[in-house]
Amino acid sequence: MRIPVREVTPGCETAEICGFVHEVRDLGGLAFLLVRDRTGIIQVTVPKKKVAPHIIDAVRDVSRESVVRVKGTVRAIDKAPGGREIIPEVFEVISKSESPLPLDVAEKVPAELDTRLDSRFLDARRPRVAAVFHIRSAVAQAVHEYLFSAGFVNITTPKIVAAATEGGTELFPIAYFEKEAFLNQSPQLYKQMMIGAGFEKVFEIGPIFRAEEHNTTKHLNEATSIDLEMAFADQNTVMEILEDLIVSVYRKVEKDCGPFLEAMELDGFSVPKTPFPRLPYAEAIEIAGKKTDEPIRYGDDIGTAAEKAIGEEMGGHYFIVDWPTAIKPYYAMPYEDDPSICRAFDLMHPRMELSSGAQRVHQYDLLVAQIREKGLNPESFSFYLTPFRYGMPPHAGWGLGMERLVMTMLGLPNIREAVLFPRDRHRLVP
Ligand code: AMO
Repeated sequence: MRIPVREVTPGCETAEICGFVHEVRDLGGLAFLLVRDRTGIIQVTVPKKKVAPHIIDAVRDVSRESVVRVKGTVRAIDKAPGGREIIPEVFEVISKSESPLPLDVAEKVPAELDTRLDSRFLDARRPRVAAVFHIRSAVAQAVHEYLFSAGFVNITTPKIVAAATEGGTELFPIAYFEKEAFLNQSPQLYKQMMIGAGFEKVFEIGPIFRAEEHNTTKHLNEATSIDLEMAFADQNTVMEILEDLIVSVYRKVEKDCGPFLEAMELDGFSVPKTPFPRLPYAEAIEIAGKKTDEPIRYGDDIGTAAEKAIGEEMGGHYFIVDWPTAIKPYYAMPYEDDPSICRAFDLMHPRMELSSGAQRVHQYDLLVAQIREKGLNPESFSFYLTPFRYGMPPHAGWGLGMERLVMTMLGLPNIREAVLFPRDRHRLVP
């Protein structure tokens, strides 16, 4: 029976393993193979005097990255990875790899990100790369665990929709029989409708589609959003949930992903300290104005240079709160005493925005007025607006970018590193 490579210890007598040929070295009287499965690497040592000739021939001929089965005796040896090796009695090539390889899995030859993404199946065989996706899986698990234990209900909302969510632009049109349709930018309208349906606490982890033309290291055209919506809550309640969730995700990764963090050779991994500071928008742009050459005025959005300057000043995760109503979406609730600012927030990592959210407008008339104010037509939102006429609890929520969370947690230079098969301005295959 095959066992994972990690379970072959110096104490085992015999073992059978299967995996990819990581490296082959023929030193005349002795040949070495390194065989890799998803749990680790093991050395297969072939002393030519002691091993059957057909095994020697097979080992000599095997190409790198072929899939092999090896069965033999285990010996303790200091110099080999994991302090053990297998002397084969059975050596079978299950699936031969062609050579040359489009990408060097052993990472002796460096490769550009584009080349890596073109051959992602090979790139992801690299332990350092695979580790990112094992950690991303743990992040998803931690989010589910946290939200389920806090009483949130997992929902799934449509990705093919008839109307824009965030304000008309940046939509991918698709052919939907005789109708015009789009890929959804955000589950925003649907998660709010489920508050109208009385679900009180909902979340979804799903794809969002943004037809953004620009090609940056932090934007994707298909991203994954962790979305939450909660009834009878204001922005402060959901901000607390968000920071608590972030910390519990980091803790889970720290606790469960040690070998993957090691494989990535990270400089440092630390759980962020809470509470995250709450920085009012007005103060944030003041910092940006002092620290950058780019002019920034009250009412401007916070661009990349400003984000960087404020991030340097803050040094860790922080919230920007109390945004001007004019630059946040129509669904953000204005303050009663000063409607020019609203109950919206962004969660920031020093490198970039991770999440945005708000307490929402739950009053039908105000919502219609705010939709009009943004130059949008309330009629195209009637499916969304109708629930607001039949009893809508006050509510708040946020959307958190999964890729940005993983990217900032692991210090990845490019968001594409946090996606198996990224979709960007130029990339539609694989
Ligand atoms: P927003 O548009 O700010 O808010 O998106 C929320 C979070 O999703 C991530 N994100 C992206 N990640 C990668 N590439 C993109 N193109 C991209 N666009 C967004 C970011 C961002 O902070 N409906 C609101 C959320 C809410 O209020 O509940 C919304 O979509 O991490």
